[in-house]
Amino acid sequence: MIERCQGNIRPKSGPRARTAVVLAAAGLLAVTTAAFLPGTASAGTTLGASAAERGRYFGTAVAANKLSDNTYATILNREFNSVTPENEMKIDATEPQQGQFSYGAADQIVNHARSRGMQVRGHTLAWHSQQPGWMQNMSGSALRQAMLNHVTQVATHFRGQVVAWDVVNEAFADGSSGARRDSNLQRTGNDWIEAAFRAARAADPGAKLCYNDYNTDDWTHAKTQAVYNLVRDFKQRGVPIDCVGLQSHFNSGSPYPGNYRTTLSNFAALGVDVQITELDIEGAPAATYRNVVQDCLAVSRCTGITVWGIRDTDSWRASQNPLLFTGSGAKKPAYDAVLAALNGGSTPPTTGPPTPPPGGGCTATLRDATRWSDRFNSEVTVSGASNWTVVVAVTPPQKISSTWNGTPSWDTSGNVMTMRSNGSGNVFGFTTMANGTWTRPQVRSCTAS
Ligand code: 9MR
Repeated sequence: MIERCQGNIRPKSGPRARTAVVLAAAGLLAVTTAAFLPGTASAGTTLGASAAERGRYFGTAVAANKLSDNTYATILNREFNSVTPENEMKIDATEPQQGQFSYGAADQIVNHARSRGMQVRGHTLAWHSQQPGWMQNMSGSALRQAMLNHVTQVATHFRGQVVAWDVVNEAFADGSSGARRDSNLQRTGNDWIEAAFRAARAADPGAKLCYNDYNTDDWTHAKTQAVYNLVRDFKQRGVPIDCVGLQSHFNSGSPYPGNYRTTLSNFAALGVDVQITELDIEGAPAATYRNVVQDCLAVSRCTGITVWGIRDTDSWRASQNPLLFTGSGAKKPAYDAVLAALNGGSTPPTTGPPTPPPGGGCTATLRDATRWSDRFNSEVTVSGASNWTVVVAVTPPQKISSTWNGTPSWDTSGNVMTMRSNGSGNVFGFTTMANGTWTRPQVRSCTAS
């Protein structure tokens, strides 16, 4: 697999900013040195700089026609170190007529970003939506060929400029089926996704190649499992894939799930980077934004977060006020919570109570322990309660074969274990027989009693 730095991330001005040291030697030589102040306690003061200090990027979707808006551009240039063109790299924008490519608006964003040291995420090469009319009317091998040509041409045009591509977007159906979404691309054959990834790799071997989707945040959802199985299959068969994008559009119908961190870490455990690619949260609750950032920071292969727009008025869901800046460009409480979380502080959000941990009353954190050829141990640390009940689930055909430091009981499937404290402390453990499946067990809830 091609490893590539998440690129071009450099801290901007702020308390840890570069210090210009001008040395004059013999009255002739002047050297300007950029240095970080060692041991400076103060943290970064912008999203991008603070994310960079944690080895990550913080990005936003950008619309080319807003770059001339002074408020918009000022916030963009100050706060972010990654951009994703919101619509300008989509198929209808880049190949409006078959074989006639149009890159003006996308190039404008790429140039704006790269000239200021920001990286670019490419979005998106193959998608059932926002297809130009000519493509909507195609099918079969002609469509497959046209899709592959599109991937090749566009990825070639931006070669070396795009750090990561959403090669394929939203290819799975919603609901409980776990099936592929029906589309003209899907009807060209089930292998259309891997064909697109292979074409992208050939065209730009240096770009990270991502699969990107929404409603793939809750680990228990069929769609999440379906994407997980696709990525696992690709890794096993050597189909080029480097990252998974979780769009993470959260709202009352599709809320931030308590097992989000589990989802991030389970994808990462497949050997891919995980990126939060289109984050917005209805009402922008500071506590939820903070949780998302902390979840990403807790997973080393969660390499960055992109919010889907700058000001609430820039959002595709403007009426939900889901972003970090008001329509007039002021920082919202969610902004403060994100910045504090990036800076590693536990500063509570400035409005609203913190979201209680899932299950209420305590927090249970699972870590991988010893692994053998046929089984593995997990350890769960409980905080916030001394009498607790933790529910853990394993993925069939896995089976829990032994436990310690708690009193277990089981549901009828045998896959869900309820562990109660038995006076042995706040860490319990268990052994899982893998039976060929190495998915990490999930903590479903932690309840104080
Ligand atoms: O934010 C984008 C909006 O301006 C477009 O009208 C819309 C058209 O499909 O696409 C929006 O972005 C979508 C992204 O490309 C893919 N995931 C869902 C996003 C929100 O709809």
